[in-house]
Amino acid sequence: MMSAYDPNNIFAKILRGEIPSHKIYEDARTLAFLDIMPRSPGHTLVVPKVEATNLLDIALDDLTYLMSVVRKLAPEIVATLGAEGFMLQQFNGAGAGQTVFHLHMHIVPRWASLPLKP
Ligand code: DGP
Repeated sequence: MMSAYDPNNIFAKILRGEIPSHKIYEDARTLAFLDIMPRSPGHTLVVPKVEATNLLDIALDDLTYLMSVVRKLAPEIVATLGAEGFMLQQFNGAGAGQTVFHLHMHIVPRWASLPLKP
């Protein structure tokens, strides 16, 4: 689970601007962009700019900052889309379902009447 950081992972390429993304927020320490396989409308990924494979691989200060951005963006996304709430998801390790090995938080807007996509 604690494999070395691969600087060629897809989110590292997005952070370097080597592949495009639909950005919704950026600051000196984080980037947020839409997920290409959304589980609901507005499904957003928030990534730290520091190299970190997962939750166990990031300094607490950077994690705290990342979560502060998640907490700022989530209600803004909910309000913009008229969602009824939001779900956070975050996977650690291939066995847990992680497919991109740069730490990311999923913000998934939710509506009671709209089933989640897989
Ligand atoms: P996971 O590692 O299981 O948390 O899932 C990674 C997520 O990243 C998945 O929901 C799809 C998304 N994703 C994968 N490749 C790209 C990409 O090139 N661009 C964007 N915007 N999202 C991606």
